[in-house]
Amino acid sequence: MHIIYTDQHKLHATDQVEYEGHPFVTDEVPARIEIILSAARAAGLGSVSAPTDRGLDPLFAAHHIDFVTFLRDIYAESAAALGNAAPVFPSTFPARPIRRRSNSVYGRAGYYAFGAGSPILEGTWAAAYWSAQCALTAADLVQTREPTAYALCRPPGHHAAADLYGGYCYLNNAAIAARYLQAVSPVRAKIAILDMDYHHGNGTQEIFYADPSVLYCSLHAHPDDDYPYFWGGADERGEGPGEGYNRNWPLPQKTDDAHYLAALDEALAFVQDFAPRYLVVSAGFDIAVGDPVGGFGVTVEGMRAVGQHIAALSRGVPTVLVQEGGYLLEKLGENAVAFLQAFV
Ligand code: Q9C
Ligand code: ZN
Repeated sequence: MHIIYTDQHKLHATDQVEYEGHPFVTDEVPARIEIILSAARAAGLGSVSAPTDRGLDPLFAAHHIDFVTFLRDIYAESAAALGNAAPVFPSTFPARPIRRRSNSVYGRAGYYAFGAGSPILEGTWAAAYWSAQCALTAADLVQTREPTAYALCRPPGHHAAADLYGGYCYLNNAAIAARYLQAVSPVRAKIAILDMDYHHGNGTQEIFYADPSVLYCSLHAHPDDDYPYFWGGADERGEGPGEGYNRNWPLPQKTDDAHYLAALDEALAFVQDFAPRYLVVSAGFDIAVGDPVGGFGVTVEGMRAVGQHIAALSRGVPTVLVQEGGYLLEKLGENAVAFLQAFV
């Protein structure tokens, strides 16, 4: 299996940011990806290579141009406006329809964010850009010849919508990969996105909500229990021509191996019926028991079975694995390898 990785993610140095004297982000830290990388290497899962640069154009297939421009420029604009460089942490959001958009740095940051947990640091744009390039390079590999490729993306992406960031996500790597696979296909290829992260992938859902060519299936914590709270109900099934092509499995807290796998098999049956040309998996390991941001009880053996069930379906369906969440650093390597082994 090809593993696509770049150390550019370290520029999103969330572990070095303090806010009023406290570490601001303690979960989505650079160590996550380094731990997974070394565990994957030690287990001999495949060759590691760097992404190639496909530029900005593939990003615009999933995101608005003004949003991408904002992400690229806001740190420097903030530094110029304030007279000193500092992370951008918006805390005011247009939670209801608004009458005007603000030109201020914090007005613009708040406009494009749906929550306060995702600071924009000096290196956030570079990291997010290269994270998306990892997904694109993995997509190209499965498009040309490989059955599976694994994009070791950081920052993650599935909470980012066409013009919204949040939940540690800035650019939606899975959505960018899906749109790229369609763009390079002679006929508009049907893509299934299977999202196994503990959190609902609200950004991915919204990007494809009216689109029947991309099936989005997500298993996640029930929105009455956990983040992102305002999306992820079983009744969210798509709209217009996309009606029926969005499927959610909101699951209770402490969901164990057996119950997770039962729901996964239902989702996989939907994917199979859809008969996609490509499969994109939003691979979040925060379903693991003990994850500090999660609330499920999936064991290492459960994680192995999750990989096996997805891999069984994906034989014959070229598959891009896109890294999303997973925060239990002590077990992250073991969980990742257990999942990935089925795809080798
Ligand atoms: N104390 C992903 O797994 N939680 N994002 C905020 C923190 C945000 C998770 C509360 C969770 C976002 C990609
Ligand atoms: Zn998550």
